[in-house]
Amino acid sequence: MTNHRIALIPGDGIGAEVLPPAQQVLDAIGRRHGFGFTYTTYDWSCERYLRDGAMMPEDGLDQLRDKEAILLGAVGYPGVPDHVSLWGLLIPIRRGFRQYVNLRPIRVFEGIDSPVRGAVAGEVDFVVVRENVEGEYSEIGGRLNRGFPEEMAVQEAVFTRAGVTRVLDYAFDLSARRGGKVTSATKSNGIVHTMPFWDELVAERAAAHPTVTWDQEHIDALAAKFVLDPARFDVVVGSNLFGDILSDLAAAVAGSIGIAPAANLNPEREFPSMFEPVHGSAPDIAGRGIANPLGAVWSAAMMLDHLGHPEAGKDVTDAIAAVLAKTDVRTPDLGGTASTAEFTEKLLELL
Ligand code: GGG
Repeated sequence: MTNHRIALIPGDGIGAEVLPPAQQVLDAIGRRHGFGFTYTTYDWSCERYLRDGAMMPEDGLDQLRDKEAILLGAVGYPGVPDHVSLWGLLIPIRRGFRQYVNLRPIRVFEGIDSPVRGAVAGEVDFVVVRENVEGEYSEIGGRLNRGFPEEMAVQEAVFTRAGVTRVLDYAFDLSARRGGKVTSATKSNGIVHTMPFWDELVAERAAAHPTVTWDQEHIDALAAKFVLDPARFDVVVGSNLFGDILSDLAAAVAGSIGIAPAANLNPEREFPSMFEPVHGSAPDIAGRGIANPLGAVWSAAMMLDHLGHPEAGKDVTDAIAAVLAKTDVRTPDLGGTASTAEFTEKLLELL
């Protein structure tokens, strides 16, 4: 029997509450489809940072290198600046393992009450492709004259031809498979160097994918259209920052950020890819046992696809659809009163 080697990094806050449900679902679906998992759990987190001065050990990436995939919960906790936790754990893994595509599917499930009028089940089903290793997430820059009136901060964004081209090609290829359209997020009217470059590369890659239709929208107008007409989108591609903001917005439009999954992909499979719910560590509800496990479970379904088990992945997303459509068991973020454990139990019954 195949036993997939999986790294589990629960991280902070509700990360530790949503990974066990994902693991329960993986074990159940593995039993049904005839494969299993060998998990190695890492305590890399803000708690570790406060104890040892680092989110993960210096040889952290080496410890993960022989794993087939990484399942991560959440990072960030009060007492540790957010940029310290992000740059101490998530970003080194994304960069060190060339996970340059961050895939974030958005779907309105039947049984979900979206706060948005046009967000109807069966009609809203699209994917945000976020560039994941460069762009505005850059450590290039600095602070000068700290504490003086002339104090200043400078932050550079980095867009390389190779980096933008590869993520655009991924988005165009994905759209070709879906038979849809690519929408590129830009802001080339205000950002005069990097965004016109991005637009030029989009036009170039579009010419290389003549069967795929495409358009581009300024990020401000695009954000409005996500809310006013979310059914119009198929594949939306954006830079690191734009993709992050758009996918959180889209997840809220689809009913709750608690449901949204993400796959940090190394498409060439030279290194492990990482799967994580879009939501953060949610310190406001951590420890209360009420976190929505669906974002982590859906991320695990994306991991199953990546490991070569698309039927098993579909069984999991079908169970998510069923628990929302056929039952009224829901965690508080979806308007219910169920605990994480009760929601998971119902999901497992329907798997
Ligand atoms: N579930 C992963 C997590 O904790 N995300 C929090 C976060 O702030 N992520 C920023 C990013 O994805 O760049």
